[in-house]
Amino acid sequence: MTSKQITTASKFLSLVLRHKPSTIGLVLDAAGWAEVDELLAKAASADHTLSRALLEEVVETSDKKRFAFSEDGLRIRANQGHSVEIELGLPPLAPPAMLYHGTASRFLDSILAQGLTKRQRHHVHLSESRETAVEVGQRYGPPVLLAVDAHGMSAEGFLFFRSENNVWLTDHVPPGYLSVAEAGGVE
Ligand code: HQG
Repeated sequence: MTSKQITTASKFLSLVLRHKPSTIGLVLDAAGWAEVDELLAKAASADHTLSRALLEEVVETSDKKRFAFSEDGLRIRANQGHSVEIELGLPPLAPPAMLYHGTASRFLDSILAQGLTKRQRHHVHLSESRETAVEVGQRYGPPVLLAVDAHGMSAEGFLFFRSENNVWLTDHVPPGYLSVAEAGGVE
């Protein structure tokens, strides 16, 4: 299996498991799971040849652990990042004192006015690692790193969740809990 095949399959899975299952007529359950057999059959009829082995390779090699199989291996879902309506069923969890969010500097004024909002996703995505946050921010242009006072938010009753791939999720970060942080420094 080539890394190109794996990347292509991963992008296709992001499309059908996070955003547009309807493009291949797939229906996700309330928690975002797709039946593996149904996914393989429907992908094949849409000219996307996947195999169980290729799915396993994507799940195992994904740097960000984007996808997971159910315990019995019969279903697969995206761990986070959805734009379709699903409920991941994660329990709220006490966050670390500080979390980080990387964004593009051109979004900064809007973020400092409105706070961090979910945009197309289901949650605001936050990271424990500054480095990861900067990488995420870089996708949209010259990055800026924001520190989030997660303890302060938690004390005020804001809920936090942690996805299986260690992304921290919350609904909204009001501007009062945000500060611009130094991108460098220790993890
Ligand atoms: C910004 C990737 C203006 C926000 C990454 C971000 C991550 C605002 C963009 C995961 C704003 C949304 C998520 C406001 C937020 N005004 N801009 N009030 N509030 N924004 O991609 O967090 O490859 O939906 O800062 O690694 O960047 O998909 O969210 O720049 O883990 O697995 O609006 O996606 O993972 O962008 O990234 P996104 P994100 P995957």
